[in-house]
Amino acid sequence: MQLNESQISQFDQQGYLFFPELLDTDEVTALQKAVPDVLDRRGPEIVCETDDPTAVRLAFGAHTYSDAFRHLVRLPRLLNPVRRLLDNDVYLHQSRLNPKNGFGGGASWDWHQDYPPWNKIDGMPEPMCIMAAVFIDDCSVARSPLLIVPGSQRHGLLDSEPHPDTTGKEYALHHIDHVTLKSLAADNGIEALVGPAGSVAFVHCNVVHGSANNVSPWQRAIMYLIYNAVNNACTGTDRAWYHNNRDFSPLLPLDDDCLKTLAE
Ligand SMILES: O=C(O)CCC(=O)C(=O)O
Repeated sequence: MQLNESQISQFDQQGYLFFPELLDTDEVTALQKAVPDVLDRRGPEIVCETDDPTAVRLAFGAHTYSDAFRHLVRLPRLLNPVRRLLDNDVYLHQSRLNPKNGFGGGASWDWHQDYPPWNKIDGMPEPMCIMAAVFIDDCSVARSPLLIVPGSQRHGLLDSEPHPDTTGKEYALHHIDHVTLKSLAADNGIEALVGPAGSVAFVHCNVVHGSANNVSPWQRAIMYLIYNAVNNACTGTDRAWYHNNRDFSPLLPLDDDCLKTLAE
């Protein structure tokens, strides 16, 4: 898939592009089959919910220990648009699977930009980085979808505070104050990214986003793949490989059916 000029200018304006069902049902099946093993894993790369240490909040680095996610990272339908938007070769800075468990198990995410910890801790020089949000499950309005403030990336790096739950931890989230959020939302509105499993959003790393508790009975997993331009490689070394990948080799596309074959 190649982006056209109008999609590129839409990304520049809105900070994201959304493609419903970019992955087909076989590809979704391959990813869904891979999720339980990822969530059963234990180690520092697996972060659990604060109020339930048995429930995974984020599984970092699955592209290194799961074949399906390893293939996903190099799927041409993801890699080509990202390379075009960044006008560069890319490597994967980070991957994180957010299962967003049902019945309130998947706790909320305060409003934030992703770029601050990558800039301040990992030494990522510029916000030349894109988050591909791959819907592993259907993301309906009922399932606590990802909420974004379109166009907020045009404000650059906003003031933010380390989130109290992650302060002092290796895993860092910086949240945005309510006055700033109110003003951004008044200007730009807030959009919910909803669509069936297999949909993909390409989101600029300075887009303000968050989500509510998932009180529905259903899991709502999204795999976040963080692609960084090779010429924007991080200089910091404080954080572990699963936060700040040090292999800056350009990713090369695999065959377009590389994921489909794993569904069999
Ligand atoms: O998936 C969600 O609900 C939000 C996750 C998020 O904001 C993040 O990982 O930065």
